[in-house]
Amino acid sequence: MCYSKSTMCFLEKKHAHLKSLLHKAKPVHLDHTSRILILSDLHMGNGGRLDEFRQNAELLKTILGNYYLKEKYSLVLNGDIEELFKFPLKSIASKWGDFYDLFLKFKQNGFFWKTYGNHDAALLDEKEYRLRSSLVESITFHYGNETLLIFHGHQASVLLWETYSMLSRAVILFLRYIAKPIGIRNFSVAYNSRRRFAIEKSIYEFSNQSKIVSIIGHTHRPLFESLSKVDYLNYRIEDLCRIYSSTAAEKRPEIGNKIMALKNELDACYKKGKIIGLRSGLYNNLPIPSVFNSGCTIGKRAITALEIEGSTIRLVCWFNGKQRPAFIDDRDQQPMELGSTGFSRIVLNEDSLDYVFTRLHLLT
Ligand SMILES: [Mn+2]
Repeated sequence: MCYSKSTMCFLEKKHAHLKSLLHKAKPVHLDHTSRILILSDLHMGNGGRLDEFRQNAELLKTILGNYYLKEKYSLVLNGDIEELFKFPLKSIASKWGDFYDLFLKFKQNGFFWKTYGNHDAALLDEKEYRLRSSLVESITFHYGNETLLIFHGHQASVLLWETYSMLSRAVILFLRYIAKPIGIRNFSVAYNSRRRFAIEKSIYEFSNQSKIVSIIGHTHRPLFESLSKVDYLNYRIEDLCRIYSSTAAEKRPEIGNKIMALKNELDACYKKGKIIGLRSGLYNNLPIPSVFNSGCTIGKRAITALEIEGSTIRLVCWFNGKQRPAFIDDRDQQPMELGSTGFSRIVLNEDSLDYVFTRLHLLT
């Protein structure tokens, strides 16, 4: 694992940092009435051309105001909410101030917490920041005797410039004033699949060792029970092939069609290659469901999010229009339209937390 003395030292430090997130976390106790929405990576800007949040702002405002607030959800924003690498906080707050009001309303439903990521860690220096009292580095959800740790995820990066403690004011100013004008865009998704994989793997190992579930953002790649979309499709296809062979002849065509549809979806993932990240298999053999990732809020016409409702955890996708989202599902999940807003929600995956923790304890 360790290539040199200095690397080893850094890996040890990184592991210690992840452990410290567990100890200094803001504790929240879950019960059967809990409803929590977890979103990450909004990357809010100034509303201009380089603002990646702009395209889904209306979608987010609608689902927060017309759905989650009314349905009594509490809210966690899990890092990289403001894009401070590109924009000064003042310009973000003046453009998107209404969202700050909306976020704060979630306190009525229980709580509103906001962790910081690498792109908004500089908020710690902002005395006048309106959401300051909600800002923490990590949160723990206590589910019976079990623990879920919520943090942005950049803390697991092996690259120094990605970890907040190393980001000097000078680097931020470089990114904002030099890199932006020369056209470096999309910092927010500047991850190749190798780096993403390294971050996920390190959080996976830490979670398994600590026997906890981690909920992260940062890489913009949704994970459910440690599985990426490619992993999930592979497993579902294997499952269905098994079911096919033990199914009565007249029901086989239906399963055959599902297998074909999933296979086409998998082929499409491979064609997109690097964008999705082909590296899969965080585990050696049996996947341990210890890492979840909410994905991001600035996807193309779509927002992915995690919901916890009582003992259920879900990965959902909200999208604009009647078209199916990129993520297909073969278990007959139907999109639900939110009133006549034109926005719909589909459940991409869901499971019980009891199952998740049972599997975690049996397999680690
Ligand atoms: Mn990040």
